[in-house]
Amino acid sequence: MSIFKNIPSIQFEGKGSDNPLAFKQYDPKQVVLGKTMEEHLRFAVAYWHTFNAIGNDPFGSGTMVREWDKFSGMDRAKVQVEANFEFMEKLGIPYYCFHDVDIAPEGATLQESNKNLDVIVAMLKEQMQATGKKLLWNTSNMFSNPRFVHGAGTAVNADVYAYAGAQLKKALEVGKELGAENYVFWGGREGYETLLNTDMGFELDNLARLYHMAVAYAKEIGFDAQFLIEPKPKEPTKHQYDFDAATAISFLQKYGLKDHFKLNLEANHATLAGHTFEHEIRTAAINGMLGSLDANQGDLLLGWDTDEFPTDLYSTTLTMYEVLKAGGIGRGGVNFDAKVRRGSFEADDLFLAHIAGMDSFAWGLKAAAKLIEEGILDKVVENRYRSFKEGIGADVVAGKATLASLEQYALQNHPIVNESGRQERLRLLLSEVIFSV
Ligand code: XUL
Ligand code: CO
Repeated sequence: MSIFKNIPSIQFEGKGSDNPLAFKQYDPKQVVLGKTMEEHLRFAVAYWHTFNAIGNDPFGSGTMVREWDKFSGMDRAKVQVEANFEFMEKLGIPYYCFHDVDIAPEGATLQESNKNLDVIVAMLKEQMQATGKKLLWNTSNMFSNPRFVHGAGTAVNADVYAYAGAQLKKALEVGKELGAENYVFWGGREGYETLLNTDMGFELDNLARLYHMAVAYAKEIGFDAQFLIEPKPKEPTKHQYDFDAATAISFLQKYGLKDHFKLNLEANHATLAGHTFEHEIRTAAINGMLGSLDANQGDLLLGWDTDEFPTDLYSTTLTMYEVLKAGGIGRGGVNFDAKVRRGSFEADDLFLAHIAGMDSFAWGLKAAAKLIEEGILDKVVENRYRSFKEGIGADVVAGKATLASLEQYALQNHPIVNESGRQERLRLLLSEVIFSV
């Protein structure tokens, strides 16, 4: 059964092409800095936005026109499995990601939910074997169901905490069954609305306890996925505990979890935290914590998580620059945690949006590779810190300096001469590189 009947398989046609259903930049087999684009980028489809989002907002109901709308319950879930693999195949996307509730409807009881999951997981496994498509990561949705109103791993009610543990256990088993390369923990409602009724320290201790249980259970069943925390500063709660990369790293360090986790960083979460995406990636990278990316972008005029497809070339270039400088994305990938706008309700918009994201990332990869090959920013940075290569600066780096030796130097060294950072020149250079590739 074909679900996207009118959509051909998407090919690379290059810059001259005016075919909207073709890649102009993303040429999967093109080698960039020793690896193919496909190997660098490891694109993934987000099941929830692509197959479950209906285009509703607080002011209106769904707008999306989808083949699977003719079905409901498990029948609908089965058609969505077919849709997922046809979609990945046609776009040449190797990976996908899902929450448990995205792939199979929740039942009235935990037993029923698990039974539904088993049926769909078996179908997914069969399709994966037939197509060679892989699971970049799975996760458990412990935030949508009303039982999680006050959190899951930070719940105030031990019965809810226990349910979350059971749901997580099943999700780890699903990940193992499907050979997931990563497992993501996004703290959906792990945060608070007001400190007036919240024991923050206790909630964080409990969250760490749940993560320790997850590490132990994964080990027990031989699930060797890389565990990832996905930081976000707010939404749905006013204050999310995994606020940003730095906060998540300090949490993992405090609770002895740092060796078991890395980070899944998301562009729109970074901007909500008041950071650029490249800041978050750099923060993770310098701490050895870069795991995977949720690729999207926000809207500067809107203060919430709009999850738009990434098309800002400055951002994709600087993102890929950070990734390349960090030595690549490893077992992670570039997951399009992005949804088409409410007005983009036709089925081909799903393809056009992914093409836009993939071409924008391929473009960014090429520009980043040029920045690196020509050492454009490396030269600037190296030159800026050159005073630490010799004399008193070299003493500081070697750990030989003391406050007394710094004083002795400073007393006889005047005047101090500083140099410009040349930021505006660098912004223009960046533009020149982006539009030259
Ligand atoms: C929410 C978000 C999630 C996670 C997975 O903002 O990004 O979809 O990626 O739970
Ligand atoms: Co995300």
